[in-house]
Amino acid sequence: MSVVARFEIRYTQFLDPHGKAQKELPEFAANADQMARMYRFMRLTRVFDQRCINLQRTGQVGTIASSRGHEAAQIGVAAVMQPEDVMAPSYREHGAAIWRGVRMSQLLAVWGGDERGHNWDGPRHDFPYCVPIATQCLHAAGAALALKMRGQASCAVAFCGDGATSEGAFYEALNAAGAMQLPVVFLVTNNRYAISMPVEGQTAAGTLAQKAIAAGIPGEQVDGNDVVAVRHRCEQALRKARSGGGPSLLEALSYRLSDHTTADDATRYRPDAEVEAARLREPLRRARRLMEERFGWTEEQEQALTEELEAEVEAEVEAYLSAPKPQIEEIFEHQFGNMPPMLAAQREIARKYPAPGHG
Ligand SMILES: Cc1ncc(C[n+]2csc(CCOP(=O)(O)OP(=O)(O)O)c2C)c(N)n1
Repeated sequence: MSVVARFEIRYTQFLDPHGKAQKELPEFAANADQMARMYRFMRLTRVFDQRCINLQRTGQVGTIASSRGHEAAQIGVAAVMQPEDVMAPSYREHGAAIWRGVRMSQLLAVWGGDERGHNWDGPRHDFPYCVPIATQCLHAAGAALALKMRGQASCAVAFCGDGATSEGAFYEALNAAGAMQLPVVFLVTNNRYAISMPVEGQTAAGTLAQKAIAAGIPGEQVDGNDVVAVRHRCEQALRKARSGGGPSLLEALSYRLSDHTTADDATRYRPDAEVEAARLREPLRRARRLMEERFGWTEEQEQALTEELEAEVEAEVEAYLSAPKPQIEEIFEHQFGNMPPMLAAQREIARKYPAPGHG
């Protein structure tokens, strides 16, 4: 027998779990403004996230999928996306969405069951949050095909989780992207669990990155808690996609520092010691250490930032809570160009029986 194919999966990390640089950092990491902006959005994502959970616990939003622990994997990518690029998120990309201009009050509306939230202030071509696992990968591949056909030098970015890589839609999207050399980047955040199912229970593959190889796409791993590594490798992948170099897949190794959603209790399936160990590797500590070491970030600046972000989040919460409730007939809208008579009749019935507090 002879060997007809070989592959290797590379891994990139710049900051160790304590935030110490392991090797020379890429050029952007020397730019104080850029790093401060990224750090600010990572912190904002965390503050918003905690406030969302409090709102859920007090019955003011429905269910919330937390992004705690995913901040570097989201901001590292968002920071190198251009407005013309297309984002296809899952349901956990609050940080990336906020970076792209979505208002926190709009995200709260989405989680509060008000679809008007998806009519958001981010780029109009971005996709809404996607709950059916992995289908957003197909949407991203489709958008990338459109970009390619139009000759636009932009790319699509699909965000998905480790669980999504066990879905048919994921493999179909990768296959199409490879076969047509589409300008799309798949960012797989491996947070170790698909609800209660650990990665080892879903796949015998040693890495998720290698799933790309079968589709003829380069796949690699990055430390998903290291915002410098995520940004650096994503920058290369996005540039390549925009300039006709084809698709890429990045597996960002991270950990979900929260329950799957507010409807979950992760203590039932995750050992405390594992969660504690993950806390020591989390992304914000590292980014803060980098800010302290490279740019003299002080405790006073940290305090001031916290106060500023809390006020910003509070204003958005207020905007969400004081927004007029949707009218009952709005659930019938935006489904058909011409509403079928049966639906129109149902709308009439609904108008007669408005839900309490809904007009
Ligand atoms: C097609 C489909 N199957 C099942 C579900 C139920 N479900 C919701 S979240 C989830 C796990 C997803 O895990 P992963 O892709 O790792 O993303 P994470 O939530 O960890 O970010 C499942 C199975 C769904 N939403 N869609």
